[in-house]
Amino acid sequence: MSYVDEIFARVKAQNPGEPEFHQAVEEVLESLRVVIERNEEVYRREALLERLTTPERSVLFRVPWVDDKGQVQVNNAYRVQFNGAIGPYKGGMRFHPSVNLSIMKFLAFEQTFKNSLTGLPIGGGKGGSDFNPKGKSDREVMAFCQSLITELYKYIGADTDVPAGDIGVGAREVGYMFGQYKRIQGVYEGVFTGKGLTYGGSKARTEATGYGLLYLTREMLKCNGIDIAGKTVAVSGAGNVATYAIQKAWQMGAKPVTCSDSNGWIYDPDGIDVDTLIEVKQVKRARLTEYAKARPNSVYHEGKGVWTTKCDVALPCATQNELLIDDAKALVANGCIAVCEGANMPTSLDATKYLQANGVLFCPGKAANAGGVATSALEMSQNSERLSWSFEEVDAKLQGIMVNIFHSLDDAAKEYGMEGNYVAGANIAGFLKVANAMLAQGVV
Ligand code: NDP
Ligand code: 2IT
Repeated sequence: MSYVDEIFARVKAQNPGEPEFHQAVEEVLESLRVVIERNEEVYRREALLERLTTPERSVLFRVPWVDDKGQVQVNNAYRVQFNGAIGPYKGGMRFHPSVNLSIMKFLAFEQTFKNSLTGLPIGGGKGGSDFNPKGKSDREVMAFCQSLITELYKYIGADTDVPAGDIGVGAREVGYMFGQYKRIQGVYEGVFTGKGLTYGGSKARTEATGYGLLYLTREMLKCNGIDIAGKTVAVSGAGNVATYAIQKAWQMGAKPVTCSDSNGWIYDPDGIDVDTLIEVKQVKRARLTEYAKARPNSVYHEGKGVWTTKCDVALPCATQNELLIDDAKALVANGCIAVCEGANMPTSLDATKYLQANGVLFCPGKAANAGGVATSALEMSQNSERLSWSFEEVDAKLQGIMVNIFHSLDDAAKEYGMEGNYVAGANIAGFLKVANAMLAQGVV
């Protein structure tokens, strides 16, 4: 059995009942096959793949807190510190009822390669809880965040592990977690990113993932002789990533026509109105049915269906496994030319293969959505030097990083004889840096 097949079998046997983690590992190992085979003896002797697919540390703990009625609630929380070869662990915190160890491990594993691709010194980690912020009062969210940090503070720090936002975690939650960390430790340090602008947050971090997604998409299209201006774009999600992807798509002269949340989706023939979207989802924390009320030309559909929309470019920006094989078939049938993942692993493996086989340009999330964590690393730099940079300065750096990421995927794919396969390119380019750092640091 080849080393890659052996490791995949081992991962499945040692991590039973963790389908998302298996999926992420399979995608990466599959495209690393050619790289591993070139250097198999060394990698085997050093047990490099065993180490690469096993978290350095996983912390699991309970979070007890008191709700507004005086009832004690208990949630499960996690922080998976997957790989610290190239820098302190870095990655978001997700608050969503679906959160479990499999999802945390897949996200932390992906984060390792994504962070490597940014070219910045950050290792891979991820955390979160099955706490559902929906329908909770600010006081309840604060009580939960404070209790979570009362345990997690032992494992994080500006030079050890720096969490940030993800699904269900935005500026409000980061603020509460940062405040409690500072209170317990008595240290004012850049232990979180995505902080408010008055207490160490970086300008453009809020917009960075969505903007970065469009900077990379534009570059990928350009290198394939296509202009993004005038293109129709289908976006899923209505949160942080989707909102700023939609805003930047407009700024590039494209037309974003859809968005979605966990209940349903919107088609707006006039293009999605960013101000209305922000008012509905960020200010009122309401459902997309409110968007349809404010924009009478738009149509609200209950349930799933964004990918049935005729579009040139599809940007899945909600969650994992939201673009499945039938969605891929619908996109191809409707003439879609490019799919770039704003979310982490939104496309299933068979859907990815179908899109690639049908000539759709496909950029995986670990490259396409890396602008968020890259800007988080810029926030860490600003915190370390106790300065803050202008929006324009951060945004210019973000653009440079996204263009570089695209070219590193493109070059890696070409070097290994898989031109145009950006999935393979991302995995190879992300892997080589981490693998070389691990080998250089010995058996740790
Ligand atoms: P938000 O919580 O801001 O928004 C998530 C959006 O996706 C919401 O509209 C939500 O619907 C919808 N959604 C979430 N889960 C589901 C589900 N199970 N089924 C259907 N819809 C769902 O999160 P973000 O925008 O920050 O994150 C979106 C994706 O991007 C995630 O995959 C995340 O890991 C990834 N990402 C985020 C980065 C960041 O900087 N924030 C950086 C890189 C990647 P509803 O409104 O109903 O909750
Ligand atoms: O998936 C991700 O890259 C994020 N949620 C952002 C992580 C970060 O540390 O900014």
